[in-house]
Amino acid sequence: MTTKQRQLIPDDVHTNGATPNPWWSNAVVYQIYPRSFQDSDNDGFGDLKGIASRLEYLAQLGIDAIWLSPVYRSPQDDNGYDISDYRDIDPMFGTLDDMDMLLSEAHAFGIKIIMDLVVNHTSDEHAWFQASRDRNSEYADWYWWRPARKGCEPGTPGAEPNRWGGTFGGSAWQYDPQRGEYYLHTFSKKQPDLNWENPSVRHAVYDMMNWWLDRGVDGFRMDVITLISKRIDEQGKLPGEDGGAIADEEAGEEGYSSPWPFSMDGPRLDEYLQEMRREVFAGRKGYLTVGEGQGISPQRNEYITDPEHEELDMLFLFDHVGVDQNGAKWNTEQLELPKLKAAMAEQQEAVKHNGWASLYFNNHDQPRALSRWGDTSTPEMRVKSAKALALMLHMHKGTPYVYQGEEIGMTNAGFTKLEQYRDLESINAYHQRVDEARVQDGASMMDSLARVSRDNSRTPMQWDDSTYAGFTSENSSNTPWLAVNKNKDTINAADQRDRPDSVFSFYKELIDLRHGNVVVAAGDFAALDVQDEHIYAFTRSIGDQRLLVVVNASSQAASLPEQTAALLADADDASRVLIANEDHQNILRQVARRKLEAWSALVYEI
Ligand code: TEU
Repeated sequence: MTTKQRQLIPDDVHTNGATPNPWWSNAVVYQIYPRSFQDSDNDGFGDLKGIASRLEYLAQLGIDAIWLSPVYRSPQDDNGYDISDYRDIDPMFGTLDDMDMLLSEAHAFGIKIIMDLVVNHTSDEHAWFQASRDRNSEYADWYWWRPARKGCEPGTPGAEPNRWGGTFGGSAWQYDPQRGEYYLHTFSKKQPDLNWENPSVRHAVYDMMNWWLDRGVDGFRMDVITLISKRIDEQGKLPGEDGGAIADEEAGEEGYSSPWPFSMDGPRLDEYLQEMRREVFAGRKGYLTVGEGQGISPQRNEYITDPEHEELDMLFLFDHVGVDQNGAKWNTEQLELPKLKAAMAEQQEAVKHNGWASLYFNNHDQPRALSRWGDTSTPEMRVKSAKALALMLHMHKGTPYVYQGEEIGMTNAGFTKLEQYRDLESINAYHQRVDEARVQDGASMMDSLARVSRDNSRTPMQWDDSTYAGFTSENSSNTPWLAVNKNKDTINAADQRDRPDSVFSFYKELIDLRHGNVVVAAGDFAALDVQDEHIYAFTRSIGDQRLLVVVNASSQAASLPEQTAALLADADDASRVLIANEDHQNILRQVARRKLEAWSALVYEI
C-alpha cells in the first residue's frame, strides 16, 4: 500500500497544526542500521543491495518510510557517523548507483527513504577538515580550533583549552601538530565539530542536502542537530577556555567536564533550523525532517515542531529513554513505570495543540527495550511483553519508529567478554572507567555493557535460523562484523512472517491500525492512574470516539487502578477490543476480574 493509496488523515482532523495534514502524521518509519541489516556480497557487512532484497518484507510489515543510518564514505570510526565524503557511498555499502537503485525500488513499493544527516561534525579525514589544518586556508574557520591553555606547552597533558571530555572518552580537544592548535570533538577525536557560526559551513551543508533531495531522497534524520549552536561569548570564546574555572570545577568522576551544556539547544539553533528550512526545503513536498533532540524539553519540542516556526517536522526526545539512568548511562537501574509514564505524558501534553511527537523505545544507540523493560525470562513472556511494549508505544499520538529487529522481538546481544564488543563508546568507556578513572570494576562494567552497550541493538538482523541468521551466507569466511545473537534459532523473521500470533504480525496489526484509525493516529491523549506502578493506561479521543489503552507493564498480575477500572466497568463486548496481545474473550475475562495477568495489553473502544 503506497502513501499515495493509503488514506491520509482528513483535513478536518487536527494533527500538528499544518494544513493539509502531513503524510507522516499517520505513518510509521522503520530504522535500518545498514551494517547489520542484510549482507549481499558476503563480506560480513550489510549493504544497499541487501536492503533492496528485503523491501518486500518491509512492504509486508506495512511501514511507510525507511530511516537509513549513514552509508556515506567514512573511515567507520563510529560506524559511519564520521563522514569523509557526503556525496559518495562507502564501498562497504555499495555505490551511488546502488543508492539510486534502492531509492527507485523503495519508491516502487511506496516506501520513502530518509537519509541520516550528520553535520554537527565530519570525519577528520574529510577534505574540509584536512584543509582546515592550514590556518591560512579558506577552511581555517570551519571547525573549532583553539590554542593551548595559557602558560602551557601545546600538546602536553593539561594544555587543552578546557576540561571538556569527549562523549567517547578522553579530552574533547585533540592537538594537531601541523596547525599547532587543538580542535573540538564532542564525540571521538576522528569527529571534529563543524563551526556553524561560519555561514560558509552552513551553505556547504545546505548545498549537499539539496543534492541528495534532488537525487530523490525523501528527507533527513538529523544527527545531534540540537548541538550545532555552541554557547560562545562576545569574543567568540567557549566557556572555560584558558582553563577557566567553569570547566575545571565541574570535572566529573572520570576527570572531565561535559561540553554538552554548552551546545545543547544553543542560542542560534532556531535561526539555523529556519535558515535550513528556507534554503533546502522551501517549495519541496512529501519530505520528512526529524532531528535528534538532545537537551530539548517537551516544551521546546512543541516550539521547534510547530509548523508555524518552519524548523523541523519532529524530534527524537530523550527524557523517556533516560528515566532509568539518573543521567549515568552505565548505572542503568530497574525501571520505575510512573517515571516512564510521566515522561511520555509530558511529551504528549506539550503537543496537544501544535507540533508533533516522534515515538520510539529502540534505536541503534539504545539497548533493546524488550531486554531493558520487558520480560525475556521465558519465550512466552518474551513474546507477550514484546507485544505489550509495542502496543504501549504505538497507541500514543505521534509518528512511531520501528528499529530493525524490534518487530520480531530481538533481544540484547548477551555478550560476556569485552572482545565481543565493537562500539568505540563501549570499549573506550570500559578502559576509561575501569583502567584509568577506576570508578567501576571490570565485572560491574561488563554487566553495564551487557545491559546498555549500543552493540546490544547492532547484532545482525535475524532473518532465519541458519548459521548467520540469513544475514550473510553460510561460507565461514564471511564472519559477520558483530556476532549473531545465539537466540536466532527461536527469534527470526522466517518463523514469524506468516504466523498470525507472532510479534511480527502484531506490529503489522499496529501499523495497519495507525493507517486506518484516525483516533490512533491523531486522537487527544489523556493519562490515567499515573502513579500506578504496574498498569500503564491512557485514553485517546476525537469527539465522542474514545479508545482506552491498558497495559500491565509488569511480570505479575496487577489490579486495575481506579480510573481505568471505572472506564472498563461494563467492558464485555469483544467486538470493541480494537487490539490485544491475548485472545479477546480471555482478556475481557481478566478485565471482568479487574486483574490483568502479566504483560496483558489491550485497546478498548469506550
Ligand atoms: O548519537 C548521539 C547520542 O546522543 C548518542 O551517541 C549518545 O551520546 C550515546 O549513545 C550515549 O550513550 C548520535 C548517533 O545516533 C550516534 O550513533 C553517534 O555515535 C553520535 O551521534 C555521533 O555522531
